[in-house]
Amino acid sequence: MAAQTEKTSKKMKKTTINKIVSTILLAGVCEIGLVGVPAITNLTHASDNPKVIEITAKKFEFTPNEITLKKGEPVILRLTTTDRVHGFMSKPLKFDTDIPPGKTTDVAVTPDTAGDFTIICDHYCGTGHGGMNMKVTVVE
Ligand SMILES: [Cu+2]
Repeated sequence: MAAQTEKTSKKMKKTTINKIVSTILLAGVCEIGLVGVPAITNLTHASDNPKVIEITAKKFEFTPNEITLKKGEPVILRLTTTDRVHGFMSKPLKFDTDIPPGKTTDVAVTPDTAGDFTIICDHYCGTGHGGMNMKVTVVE
């Protein structure tokens, strides 16, 4: 009888552990599910959310200093500066903005012509200012 009780007790312990394990597993699955939801939402609305390209300005360069865009495809150029105010201008791409320090500046662009374009810093920032630019290639 004692042995039987011990057996039952062991079985119960095992069942409890199994329950805990499956709860942990379930929690894990739920977490993955939750993390997965925004990604799926993003995929569904990919066409509504323009691609974001982060560009950093500092004396006297933009990083990256070369990007490729697709004609007719809207993008957001997300601009920051690590030192001082810089300019960010392209006449053919139709934008002209400043990049003030301490904040993020978004420029929405939808190129309507294929070709090579240059974005320049048009806010005097020091001795190397004249050479501060980056290349944009717009492909069909
Ligand atoms: Cu400059």
